[in-house]
Amino acid sequence: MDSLKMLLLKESQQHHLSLQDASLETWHDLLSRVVQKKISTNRIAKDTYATQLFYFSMEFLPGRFLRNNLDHLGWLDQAKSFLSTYEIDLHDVLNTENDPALGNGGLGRLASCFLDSMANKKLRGHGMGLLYEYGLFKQEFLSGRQIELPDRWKQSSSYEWEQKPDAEYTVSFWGKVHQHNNGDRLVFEYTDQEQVQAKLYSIPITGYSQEQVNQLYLWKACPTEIDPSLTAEQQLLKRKKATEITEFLYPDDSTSEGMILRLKQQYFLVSAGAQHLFTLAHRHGGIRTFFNHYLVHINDTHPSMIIPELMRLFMDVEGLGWDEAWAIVTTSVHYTNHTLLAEAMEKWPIVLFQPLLPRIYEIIVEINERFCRSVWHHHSEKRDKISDMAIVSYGHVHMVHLAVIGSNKVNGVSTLHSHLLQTETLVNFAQMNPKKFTSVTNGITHRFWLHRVNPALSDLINEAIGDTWLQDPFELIKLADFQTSTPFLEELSKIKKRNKQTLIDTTLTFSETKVDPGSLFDVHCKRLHGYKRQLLNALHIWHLYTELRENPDRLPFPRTFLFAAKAAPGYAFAKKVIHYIHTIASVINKDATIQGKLKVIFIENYRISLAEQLIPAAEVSEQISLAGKEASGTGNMKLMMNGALTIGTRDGATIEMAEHAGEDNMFLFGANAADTKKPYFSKSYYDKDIRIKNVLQPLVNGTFSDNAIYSDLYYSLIQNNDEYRLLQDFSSYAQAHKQIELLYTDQLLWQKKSLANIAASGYFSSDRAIEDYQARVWTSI
Ligand code: 26W
Repeated sequence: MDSLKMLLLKESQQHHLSLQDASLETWHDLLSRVVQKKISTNRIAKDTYATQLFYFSMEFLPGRFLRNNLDHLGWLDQAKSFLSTYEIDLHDVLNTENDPALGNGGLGRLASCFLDSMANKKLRGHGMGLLYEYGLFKQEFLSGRQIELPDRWKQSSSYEWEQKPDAEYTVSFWGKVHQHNNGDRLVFEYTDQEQVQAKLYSIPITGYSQEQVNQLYLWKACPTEIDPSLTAEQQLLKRKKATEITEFLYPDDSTSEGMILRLKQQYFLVSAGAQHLFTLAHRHGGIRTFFNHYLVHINDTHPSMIIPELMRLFMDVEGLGWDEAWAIVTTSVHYTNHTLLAEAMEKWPIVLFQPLLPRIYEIIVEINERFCRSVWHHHSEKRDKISDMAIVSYGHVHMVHLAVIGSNKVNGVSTLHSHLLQTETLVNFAQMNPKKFTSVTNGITHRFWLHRVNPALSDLINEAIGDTWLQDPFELIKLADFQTSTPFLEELSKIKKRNKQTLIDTTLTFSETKVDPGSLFDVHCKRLHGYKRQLLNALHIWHLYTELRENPDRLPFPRTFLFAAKAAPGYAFAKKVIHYIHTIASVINKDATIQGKLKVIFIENYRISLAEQLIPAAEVSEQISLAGKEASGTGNMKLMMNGALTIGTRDGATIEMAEHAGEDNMFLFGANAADTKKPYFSKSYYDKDIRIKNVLQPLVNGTFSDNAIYSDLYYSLIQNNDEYRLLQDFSSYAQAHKQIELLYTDQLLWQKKSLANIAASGYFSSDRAIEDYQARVWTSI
């Protein structure tokens, strides 16, 4: 077998490259090509009838590929030493790779963690998504404000997305549907449609074993063949209309045009994906048998049009009757809900939906009618709820209802979230069909989020308990035996210190603010949203600052608060919070009277490669959402696995983290989900707690600027009664921070609790989550 060195030399000769003066990018190119060739030769012909899963998702966040693949091929050391003979640091080469900007947050990263676990568990599970030209956006700060720039991630990505030339499909929008009888069969014809071409690209997803190489399949929208009758201008328009479908993730949907583009994206993904599945079906024994061997999973409602699209293909193209088609679809499709927020429950105005997707709309209306009829006949107790459960009602198409009605299993992503789904949001469906509903608590791949991002900790664990935890994360529990070993705890502390220093030397070098590596690193990294309450954290920091101004000795050691978050471009409140945090940071960071006891830094452009640096350096993890709002959280798990102690509410999976690690190894505070149902009047908290008054007054009294730039934040908390109940939890949050400060002075005890968290984190591996999906949802795989 050729060594990596031989392969690199061969490849460089073929491309006439001189390694002596190769740039970092050229090295990346070369290594990527060799790795990709190796992976493709490793692919083993598989029994094509073995069950396969297709995980449909608008988002994937795989992170950089080269490092992962070198690791999986066992080539990391060889690569390091070969490159060092040319005085090249492998790290620098790996850092030239852009993060694939194909996702936004937890939903997308979860999809990628699941792909990793499926490959490692030798399951045939593939991702199905869109190859966005720009992805979300690149975040920059200008005078403390978020600026959104196009993320041209593909331009400097030398990782090759392999085009599958035999997989191209046409996806059609608008037009008219004509149906006529042809003997015993209805035949559908369409006129005046707008058509785009879907081209398939893929990238291999490997596991350590190399026995199972799965694929991340991504579709790109292109114009159909050139029509010579069109003018140059019409050609251009046709091209634009096609390519814009896969230009950006979540384009602004505040206008009708924006909503149409979102709908086009969603239908484009599922239509291309479903057509491809039918091609595979025909290749492997026909559609009836094939569907016994594969599963479709929809990641939130965005791909839920796969349900009517599969019905269309079965009936209109393959000639099956409704009942047979419906039976196949509702056996094969499963749906995960990822949020209870009303704003994220997708519904589309019929006036937009029907003309854009006329046949899909017809099928949805038929699904809806049959559903409503069956409720009327078989669930008379729910007759008065029919219009609340309908797919088509109140002038809209309700995608959550479509997903629930058309799926075999429906799950939430933490125990609390699944409970709230079944008892509140989807209560009528759950009462009618309790067996359809289940719960699978999210997980993260520990191979990436521990072994890869925190190699020193991974080595320490290997020395202590061996390396079997890489394939069996529950083994991490053996670390609990070391809670009384002072040398082990000291080693743990040293690793954290080194990770903090690395963060300072790499990521924080951009900042004018000097950060003390001995300070306590408190990290709040996640999408910026009202319910995640970054503002609560910021208000508390301001409170701490006012205390320190009175008495710098109030803190025996310095604290550093780190934020990283993107705000949705149209979300004015979230953007204002970013600005506020920058403003308090600039006041606090340069105030000499507090003797450097407090620093606040907002790190730009949160993304996977930044999370890789930030999370191993964190000592405190902020998980402070209003209870009942965070479906699960996965950042909470990543930070726990890296030894950070959680300050958190009893929300999402944080509740389960506390069950596993023990409540006394965390700092839980605030109202629980049931409390948040009780009446609330924010002004009463303002009136009775002087600390609250003192932190809110500066928002409106000119402390930061003469014009009232933060009055909207103030009004949201007082006049608008504080939707996310920050003021209700302020006091207990401040109390929890005091406990953190107390504990941090006892370093050995702190490390002991940190270790307890790491040891208990095995449950939160996506390997366990995938096993739960196998047992509760994908029972045939
Ligand atoms: C713009 C439409 C839209 C609406 C919702 C786009 C994306 C969403 C997602 C559902 C948001 C999301 O990422 N949800 C997160 O999913 C994670 C994985 O299950 C959970 O851990 C988080 O709690 C949840 O917020």
